[in-house]
Amino acid sequence: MKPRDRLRIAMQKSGRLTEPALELLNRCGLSFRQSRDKLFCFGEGEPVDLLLVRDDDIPGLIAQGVCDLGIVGRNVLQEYQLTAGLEAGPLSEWRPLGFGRCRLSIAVPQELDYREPKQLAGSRIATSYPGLLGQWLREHGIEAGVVTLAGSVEIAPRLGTADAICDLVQSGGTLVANQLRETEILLESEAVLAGPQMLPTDERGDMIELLLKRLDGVIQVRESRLLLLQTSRGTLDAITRLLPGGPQPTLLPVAGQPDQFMLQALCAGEVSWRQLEEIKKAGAREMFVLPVEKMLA
Ligand code: PRT
Ligand code: ZN
Repeated sequence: MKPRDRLRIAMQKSGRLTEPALELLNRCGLSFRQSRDKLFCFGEGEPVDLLLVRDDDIPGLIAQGVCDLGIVGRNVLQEYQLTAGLEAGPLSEWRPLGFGRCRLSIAVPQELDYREPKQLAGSRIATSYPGLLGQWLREHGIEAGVVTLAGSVEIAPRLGTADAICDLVQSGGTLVANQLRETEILLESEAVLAGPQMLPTDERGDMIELLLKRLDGVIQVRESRLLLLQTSRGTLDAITRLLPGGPQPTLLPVAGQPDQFMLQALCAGEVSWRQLEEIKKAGAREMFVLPVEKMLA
């Protein structure tokens, strides 16, 4: 394989993960020129290019070294690792990315009186995830038939080709529409940054490290809020106790009012109305909750 001096990231060409993945990369300071065939996007600024492909191809492209990193569902990554042959290099989940959340679950017809996994023994289960399902069945000591389907798994029980299914669930709407009931969760999934287990030792490795640092900043910031409020010396302790988790707050004196402070606190998550109301009751005034734009620790 010819060495490359530019980093190549694989992501889904068109699907659920496309838009949030692009937005995340943009937030990390990466922008791309849209090419005409839309398969390859040249990166402007940083030496990072994009390859737009079907999500199922992403782990293989990384394992073969065609791409250095990929943004893909944990479900696809783990299925690949369980089913790809020995020639596939081991892959790592470098970061969970917080979007594309769903779960891989077993669902049975609503009318079935399901109580425990053992009841699945001897049944036929339709799935697009034979690797993950097979692993779960082995772990539970269940012998069942695995019917591998590329899509439309949810209609298999009605067609009589399977007794149960194992598929991705998000809202649960698809299951309800097909008179199915979720009974076991095999995997909690979300989009992840996937890569080889070892960083490349050339400039691409440095670029990956830089990207990971920016990514951590972006992910942390996405969940962070800056809380600003005014307080007097007497109520300071009570207010500090109510602050949602995060580092110690900063206090700034208010000009001309020796007893008054402006308090500034970085909160590690959403600050709810209820929390604000409690903090106000404890004596805070002039409260603001601000989103954080960028952060570099
Ligand atoms: O063309 P390509 O192969 O790239 O696309 P694809 O059709 O295989 O993938 P896509 O875009 O459907 O999903 C990409 C990834 O998004 C998946 O691998 C998951 O990691 C993640 N994801 C998150 C989901 C869902 N939520 C989801 N709800 N993938 C699929 N679904 C389907 C599910 O299969 C079922 O049919 O949506 C239905 C269930 O949704 P609810 O809301 O009715 O429960
Ligand atoms: Zn796919």
